[in-house]
Amino acid sequence: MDKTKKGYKSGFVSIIGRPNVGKSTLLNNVIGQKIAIMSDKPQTTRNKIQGVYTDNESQIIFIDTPGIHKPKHKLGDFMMKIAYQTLREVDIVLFVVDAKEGFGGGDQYIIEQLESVRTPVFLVINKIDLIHPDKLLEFIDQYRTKFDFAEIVPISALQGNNVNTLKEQIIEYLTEGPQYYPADQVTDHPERFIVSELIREKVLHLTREEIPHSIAVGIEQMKQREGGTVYIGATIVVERSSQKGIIIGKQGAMLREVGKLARGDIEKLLGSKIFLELWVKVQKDWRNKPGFLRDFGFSE
Ligand code: GDP
Ligand code: MG
Ligand code: K
Repeated sequence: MDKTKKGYKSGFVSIIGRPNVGKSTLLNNVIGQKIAIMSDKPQTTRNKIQGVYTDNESQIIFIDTPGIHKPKHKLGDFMMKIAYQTLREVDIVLFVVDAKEGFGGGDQYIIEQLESVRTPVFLVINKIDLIHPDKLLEFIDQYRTKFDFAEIVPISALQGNNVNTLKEQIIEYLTEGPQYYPADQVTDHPERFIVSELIREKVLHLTREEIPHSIAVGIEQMKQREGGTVYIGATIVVERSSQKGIIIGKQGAMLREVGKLARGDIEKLLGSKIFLELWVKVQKDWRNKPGFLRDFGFSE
C-alpha cells in the first residue's frame, strides 16, 4: 500500500436516500462485487457498510447508510444516529432518488436534514432505465428548486449506465489523500457480518410479504474444520412464533431453501466449501432491547 503517492486522491462518500431507491445496488455496481445486500424490501441495510473503490489515482470509500426515515423504535433511533453522524464526517453525500417515484414527503424530510450539513450533496437520479428521457428533465427541474445540489447525475445502478461518470465526478471533488485500504480490499466489515446479512437477505427474499424486516441473524460459530470446510452456525431471530413457523416451513422446507441459497453466496464470498446450520429463535420485541442490539453488532 502506497500511502504517500503524490497527487493521490481519496475521500469518504455517504450514500443516502429513501429505502429501495437503489443505494446498495449502486454501491455494488461501483465496487463490482456484492457487498451490500440487495433486496426489494425497504431497510435491509442496517449497519454502516463501507465499500472501497481503488484505482491508480484515487480511492473512494463508500458508506452505505441505513435509509433515512422518521424513527419508530430503538433500532430506528440507532439507524438515524449513524446516518447523521455519517453525513458530517464524509467528503461528499450522494442523495439517491428513484426516477420513477418523483419528489415525495420522505425526500422533503431528507432535504431538511441536509440543510444543516456543509458537505457537497450530489443528486443521483437512479433507475433512469424505467423512465422516458423527457420525464427526466421534468424531474431534474423539480428537485433543483428544493436544494442547491453540487451535481446532478442521472444513472441506472442496475444496468450500470453513467455510473462511471458519477465515479469521475466524485473523484473531481476529492482532495489529495492517502490510500487508506489495500487495493484488493473492498470492505472493512468482518466476514461474519456479511455472512449474517446474506442469510437475512435469503429469508427476506424467500418469505416475501409474510416476514417484515424485524428479523436478525446472529452468527454463533464460524470456524474452519479439517479438510478446509468452514462450519457456520447461525440463528435467525424473529419476534413471533408464527414467523418462526413461516421461516421453518412445511417439514423444514423453507429453512432448507434459505440454507441452500445462502450457502451458495457464502461459498463464493469465502472461496471455500461451507457447512451451514441454521436455527430459528423467537425473541419478543428484540428491537427495543439495547443488550440485544449490542449482541448483534448494532451498537456504537
Ligand atoms: P436500497 O434500499 O436503496 O439499498 O435499494 P436496493 O439497492 O436494495 O434496490 C431496491 C430495488 O431496486 C432492487 O429490487 C433493485 O434491483 C432495484 N434497482 C436498483 N437500482 C435500479 C435501477 O437502476 N433500475 C431498476 N430498474 N431497478 C433498480
Ligand atoms: Mg440497501
Ligand atoms: K432495500
